[in-house]
Amino acid sequence: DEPGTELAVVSLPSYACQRHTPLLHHNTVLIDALSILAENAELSENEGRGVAFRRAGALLKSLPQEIRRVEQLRGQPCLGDHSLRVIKEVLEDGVCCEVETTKESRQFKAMKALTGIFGVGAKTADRWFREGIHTPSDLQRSGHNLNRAQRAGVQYYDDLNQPVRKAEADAIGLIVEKAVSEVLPGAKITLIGGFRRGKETGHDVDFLITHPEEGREEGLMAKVVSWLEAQGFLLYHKTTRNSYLESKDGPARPPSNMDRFERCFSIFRLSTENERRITQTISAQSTLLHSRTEPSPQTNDQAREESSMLSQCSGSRSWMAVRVDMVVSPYSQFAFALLGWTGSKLFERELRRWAVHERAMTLSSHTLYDSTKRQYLRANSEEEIFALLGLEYIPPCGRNA
Ligand code: DCP
Ligand code: MG
Repeated sequence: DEPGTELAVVSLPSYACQRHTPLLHHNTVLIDALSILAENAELSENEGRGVAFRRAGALLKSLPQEIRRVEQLRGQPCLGDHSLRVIKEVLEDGVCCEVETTKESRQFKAMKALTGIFGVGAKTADRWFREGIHTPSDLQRSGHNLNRAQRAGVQYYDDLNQPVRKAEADAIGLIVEKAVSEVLPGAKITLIGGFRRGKETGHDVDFLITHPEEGREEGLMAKVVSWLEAQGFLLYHKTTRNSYLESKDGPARPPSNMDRFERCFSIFRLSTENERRITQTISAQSTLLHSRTEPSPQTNDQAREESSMLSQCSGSRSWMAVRVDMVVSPYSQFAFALLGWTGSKLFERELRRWAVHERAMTLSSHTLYDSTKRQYLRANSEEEIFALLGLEYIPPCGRNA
């Protein structure tokens, strides 16, 4: 035996919100395997099973060392029989049969491809799969009526399935900041979601917007969206009341607060001028390609469509489509919104589970309700919310569960 491999790891606490989960960890191969099974369960709408695999994966991410033998995990929480079986197989054989079969299955591949279309969830994808639709091209050929989001999803499919890089997130941050300061001086924006947790890439860019004077944020989203649209930054947008939170957290309490929470799902048109220039200097050919593909002055829509089609064959173009989510919160709820939208999804779920089961409290992105005292608890920072929940503060970089 190599020295150290039998060292028992100190048993970790079972809720992900009780421990640090860093972005970079020591058990990538195991977590990749468990993530495939989690993803497959989620795509099959087996939420419970998905969460079980995610919790097991998050536990492994928190471990301070690489696991070489399944015995090292004795006494650790969050590891069910199924997860342990997968871990053991990967450690002993290098791969797990179930994971390999899942990855190669037609259903998993098709469900991934179809839910990769913006606006398409597991239910819709499953219906299409059972009709023989396996890819976005199949979908286009099928002549199905798509809603506005799904049409945009198909149109910008390639771009939206490229990871967004931090530099691009920052570039979009500058645009949103400009929009916000133009329509409401003093309003502030914060980068939330995965990028706030230190991720280098993401599937989208998330922003939280607020204004230090309570009430000034009302109507802000509509103004920001109008400004962005007038400047030609938006390829798609849809503003909604925050129904996700209503469904997750039960009835809104108090409803008046919930009514003021708005979210905008959008697709930005981000200019890639700089990257293009770099590419051009690297290869003379790309300059030729580029001069052929540069859209001539046309209406915006024509130009966008053409550029989008051309991009698929040339790889040379002046812009890219990026998913951007914006949330506006009243200042009094800012700390809750910040905590609720920084993620990860599992970390959020664990916080709420901790609150309910260990503290008889209800946590949402708006408030914290103490069922014992029958009152709402105020907080001005994430640190205060952790303290109210009786938890050690975990900074965003430790919330990558
Ligand atoms: N969120 C959540 N539950 C959801 C949707 C969102 O808790 N069903 C919260 C937590 C997420 C944040 O909103 O971290 C942003 O959602 P994203 O889907 O953008 O997730 P991330 O930003 O964490 O990941 P990615 O890097 O893929 O964008
Ligand atoms: Mg995100």
